[in-house]
Amino acid sequence: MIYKRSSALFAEAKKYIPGGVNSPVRAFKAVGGDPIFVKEAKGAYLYDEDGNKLIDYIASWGPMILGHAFEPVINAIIDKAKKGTSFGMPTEIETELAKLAVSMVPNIDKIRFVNSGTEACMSAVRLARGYTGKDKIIKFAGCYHGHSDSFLIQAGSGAVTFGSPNSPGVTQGTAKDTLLAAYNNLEEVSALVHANKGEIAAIIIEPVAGNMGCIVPTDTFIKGLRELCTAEGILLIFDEVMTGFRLGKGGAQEVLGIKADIVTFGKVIGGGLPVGAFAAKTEIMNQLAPDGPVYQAGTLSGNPLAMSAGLAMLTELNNRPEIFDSLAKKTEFLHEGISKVLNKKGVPHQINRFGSMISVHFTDEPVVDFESSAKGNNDRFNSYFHGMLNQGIYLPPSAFESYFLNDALSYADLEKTIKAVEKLSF
Ligand code: HOZ
Repeated sequence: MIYKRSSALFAEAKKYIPGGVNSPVRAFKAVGGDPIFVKEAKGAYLYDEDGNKLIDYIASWGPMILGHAFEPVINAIIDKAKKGTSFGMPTEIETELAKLAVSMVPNIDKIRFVNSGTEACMSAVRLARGYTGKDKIIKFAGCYHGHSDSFLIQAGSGAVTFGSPNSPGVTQGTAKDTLLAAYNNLEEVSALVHANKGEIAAIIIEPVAGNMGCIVPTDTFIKGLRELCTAEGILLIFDEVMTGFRLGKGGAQEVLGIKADIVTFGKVIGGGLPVGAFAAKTEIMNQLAPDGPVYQAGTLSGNPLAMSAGLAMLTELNNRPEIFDSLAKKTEFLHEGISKVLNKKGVPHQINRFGSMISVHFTDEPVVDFESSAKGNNDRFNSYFHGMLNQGIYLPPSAFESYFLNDALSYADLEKTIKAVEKLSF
């Protein structure tokens, strides 16, 4: 495939935008080469600036669960846009989306809308600190909760892709309040909790991790976390920016059968427009301004266009919950197909999957945490990525990301993808 125009656009972008992108993973630094510039997208396909058609496995990193340019969402945005795009005043549609989200997700009474997953997680931690009166938090190495200061400590996603999981600019003062544990390692968390007794406000976790590839929590680990938090008066925050409204109507809380104290959202909840949210029981949410002392605000929070996209998206998912099963089946089909081919070729690999999230790691060892994920063979990953791209398959351009399947993908697309793996030489 030819990517001449994409490369020219990238060169021009680099003159005016740092690294030519507005979010680092997009720059292809991990895999080499120039990023693809998208012209448009429909259903399961991306159409780039060089006229190539690509099967999309990132779905805008999650939001486009029903495929690109999904008609009910697009129509809702158009209708709303004609009536004004921002007021900085309350609108009825905010309550409509809040009501629907609260009805779909277990264990939450109230929800506050913000503009991104980063904002949602940042605000959730402030709320947890305000509610408990404690300062410290525990996060897991390789989990990514957006780019606010408290989380750029051993962060996953782009932070680790570019070798700076601890970003310059985060002060020692902030870093000292973020304690780190290994994913799936309950003993480590327990030791941290006991060494910092009475000082920990919250444990924040991606209940199914997607920012060090896809990593599934063991039952013992996730249940143990819940029990530990309850016993020690620590709030358990589920960062469901990736998993919310993707693993099921009620997200990871529902499918894992674990109740979190605060849940954060992003991606699917905005239907492709910038929306984040955090939610909890009334007692916790009432600590937020204007009812309580914990401050949080935003000019574009609850923006009518974003709310209309989110409402159309959640309405569809609420009315057609069979989508979640169908996506999981497609993901399983892809898993089995790729695995069979790689086994036949004798390529050491691990495939992790949960619902419609999946990732391929080129290593012999089970991938259960950041350390095991980082052991993957990068050169092999890069040639796999480019080999697939050359055959019109767009995968996440880093081993530290998950694929997100969308409902518009057909079995023919999945078969084409598996055949593309067959054609690769390793
Ligand atoms: N941090 C996002 C994936 N985990 C990437 C966001 C983007 O580049 O759009």
